[in-house]
Amino acid sequence: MQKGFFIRRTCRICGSPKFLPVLTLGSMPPANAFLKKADFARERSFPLTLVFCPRCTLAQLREVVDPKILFAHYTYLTNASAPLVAHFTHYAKEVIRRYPLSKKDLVVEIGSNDGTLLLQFKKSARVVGVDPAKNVAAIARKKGIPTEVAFFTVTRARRLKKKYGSATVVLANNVFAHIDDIHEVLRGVGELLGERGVYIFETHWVGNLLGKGGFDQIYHEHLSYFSLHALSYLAGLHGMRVVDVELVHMHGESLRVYIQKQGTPKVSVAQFLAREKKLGLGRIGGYRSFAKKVERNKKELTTLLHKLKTQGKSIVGYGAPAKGNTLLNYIRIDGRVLDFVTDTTSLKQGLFTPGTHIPVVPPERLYTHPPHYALLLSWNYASAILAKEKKLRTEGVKFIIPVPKVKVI
Ligand code: JHZ
Repeated sequence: MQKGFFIRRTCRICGSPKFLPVLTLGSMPPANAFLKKADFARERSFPLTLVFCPRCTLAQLREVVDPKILFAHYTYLTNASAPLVAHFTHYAKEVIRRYPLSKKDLVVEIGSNDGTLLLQFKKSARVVGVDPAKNVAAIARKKGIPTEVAFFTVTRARRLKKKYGSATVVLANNVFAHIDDIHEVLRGVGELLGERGVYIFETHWVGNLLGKGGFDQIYHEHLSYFSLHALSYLAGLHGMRVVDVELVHMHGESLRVYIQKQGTPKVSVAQFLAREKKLGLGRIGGYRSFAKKVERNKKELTTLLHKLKTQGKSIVGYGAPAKGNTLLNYIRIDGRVLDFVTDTTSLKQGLFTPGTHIPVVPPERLYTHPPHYALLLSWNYASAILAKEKKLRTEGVKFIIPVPKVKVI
């Protein structure tokens, strides 16, 4: 790996050397690389290009940034977003309902972050997290969640099995799309899972990306943009199968996928595959129209922000999600447009947004310095945020939803 990234020449799932270009977003810093002023001059950027494999239908990034650069120190904390905590609480209940657990059972989470999800399993089973970010693993351990600071590999899976025994449930949320060698992950999961065990993960659904056009979900951490079609093919290569699937309303729309070594797929799987076929997710046409939607979105948002600034309106960013940094860098929105960006994550506050260098401040700043407009970068939580900020809105602050369609509320 040179200069912190390499270019993939073959498909991550099927190994085909043929890629079709979809979208080039230019050169961008990693989306979670919030930084101090002193580090502006040393900031690194990497190209960001989405391509499509016509053979197995996986949409993926051409560039693979060194995972140590992206994940060794992480600023994203699950428990900073109340709707996500609620989502994980329901999620754990649902898993326990389907797979009753006892203290003999082991639940392992890959990419366990601050331990928010595993905490929900702690009363029912033994739990272990695996996460490469030392700073975030330390937060999980403080909550009593044993967490190994590591990337998940076959060697790690063998070590975990030796230490704790086979796993009944392996979880991985918003992490499978982040790993270049997904074959290694599935081999590791295969080693760790008991014969009747289940691998359950959530990952953003490419059908949502194409249908709605929320292009800001594209950033270096997200190497793969999965359809169930591509995931089923991948599981099959490892002697496993998708036994169930649900579409969950998180990050737009995500797939919750259940994979097992044995077991009969529920009817939901065939139904979802048929839905994807109907949507044309396996054909390049949908990706080309998505690229056009992105251009339109960029034009609309640029025009609106330009108009508001010419009218002398003040605008701030609401939320500093990773995706917000794709948006800000691609549309070129910097400190001349946004006075500041608020965020509930303590680790982001006091730092500046990658590439655009806008200060990230605690949410209370909105109340002491109310703007005319708040650009809702965390649009995926729009309903919860709009309800929470009812008072601000009645006082006249307008919210701009930037993607997938520009709306002022
Ligand atoms: P949120 C993360 O992306 C990172 P991000 C990761 N790469 C991934 O794969 C995706 O999730 C799926 C703040 N906030 O969850 C907290 C407020 O300030 O949309 C967060 O910083 N006020 C693993 O970062 C951010 O917004 C609020 O009221 O795009 C939301 O980040 C709420 C609700 C959130 O994911």
